[in-house]
Amino acid sequence: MQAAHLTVDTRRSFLAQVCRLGAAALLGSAGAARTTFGEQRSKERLIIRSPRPEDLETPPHLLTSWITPNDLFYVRSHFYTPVLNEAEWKLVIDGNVDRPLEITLSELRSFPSIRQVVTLECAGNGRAFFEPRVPGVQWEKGAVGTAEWRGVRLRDVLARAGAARTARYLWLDGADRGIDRAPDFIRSLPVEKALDPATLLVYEMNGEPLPVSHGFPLRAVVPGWEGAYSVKWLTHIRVSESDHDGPFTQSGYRRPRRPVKPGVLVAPSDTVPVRELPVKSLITSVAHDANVSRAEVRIAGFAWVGDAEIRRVDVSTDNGRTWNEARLGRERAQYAWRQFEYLWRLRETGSYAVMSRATDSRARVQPIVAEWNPAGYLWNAIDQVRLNVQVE
Ligand SMILES: Nc1nc2c(c(=O)[nH]1)N[C@H]1C(S)=C(S)[C@@H](COP(=O)(O)O)O[C@H]1N2
Ligand SMILES: [Mo]
Repeated sequence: MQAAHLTVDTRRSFLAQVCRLGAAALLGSAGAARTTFGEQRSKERLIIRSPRPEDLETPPHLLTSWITPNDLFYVRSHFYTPVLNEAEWKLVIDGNVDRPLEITLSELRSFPSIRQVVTLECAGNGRAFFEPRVPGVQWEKGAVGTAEWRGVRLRDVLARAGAARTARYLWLDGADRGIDRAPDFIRSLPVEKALDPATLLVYEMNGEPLPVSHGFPLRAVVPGWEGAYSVKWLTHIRVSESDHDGPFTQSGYRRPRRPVKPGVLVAPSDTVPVRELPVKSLITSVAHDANVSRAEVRIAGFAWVGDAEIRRVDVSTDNGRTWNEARLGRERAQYAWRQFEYLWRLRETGSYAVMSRATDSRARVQPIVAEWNPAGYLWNAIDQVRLNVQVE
């Protein structure tokens, strides 16, 4: 019985694989975006911040479920999307290890498999709202999503390679390469976080093989930390005694040690790496500037934080004068966002700023003003939409 299931599964993923590679080869030769036809069609409801490299944002009102479907999940890629062949792909683990490894996907599948629901958010989500403006992709609210990832614990794989006691960082490198003379995208993950049992190498996203845009065939998922640690198309892990000295560690993904005056320059020595996601919430049930004329409007959305739990979410329907505690959804996981819901009974015609404000288990609250920083990371001000109300 079980064997029969396995056969069907294997055949299905083999067929998916053939389709993927066929379509990708065609697109590749035509020089078009290197995703499959299926993925191109299914991502069409996303906002294109850049077609190639592929940067796609989810309009918040499409985030209706706890798990974000793959076709609605935001995409952030610095460089062109590499299309890898599973049969030829392997992961190299070397550097400060007893036994350097080259490991195939089927070998990885023989490690204990873990399923985990994790929210990913780009460090630059909300960058468009910083004043003065900062350079970079002008993400608004939707560079965030939640998926059920399936893969193996990074620590289990590391144990096979035997990381040395002196190891302090893992340099994660994917198959994408810098455009023109741009440097390679390599991220440096501290060994303590790499050994956390929640840090995974994943080959499935919401029950499907990892889509090409999301890192096929293997990516890291580093829960609670900004998205750039979750390196896609992973091919090489180098274990090191030192931090990587490339620009994606030493200048990018860093923020000032202390709050600075908006607009100033900050010396690299006055910066620290961006890691945990701050407490944040997002209203998704109503679009900004919508007209509503029902008796009751559902104000709902999601709240998340990197290294704690969401304790409460409050909603204001009167420009922030008064606040009402929202109900939190039942679906939860340690590193996943939590749904919230507040039913607003409409009383008076008018136009209102409706807001959501999350508080975490360490009593941290979303601020009214997000802390400005030169690269525009970690925008987390209280969320706000305008609703134009007509009471019959
Ligand atoms: N190899 C590689 N991995 C990468 C990136 C990249 O450009 N190249 N972008 C990172 C960034 S900045 C983010 S926010 C997440 C986005 O993951 P997603 O595209 O699956 O949503 O992937 C990360 N992993
Ligand atoms: Mo990102």
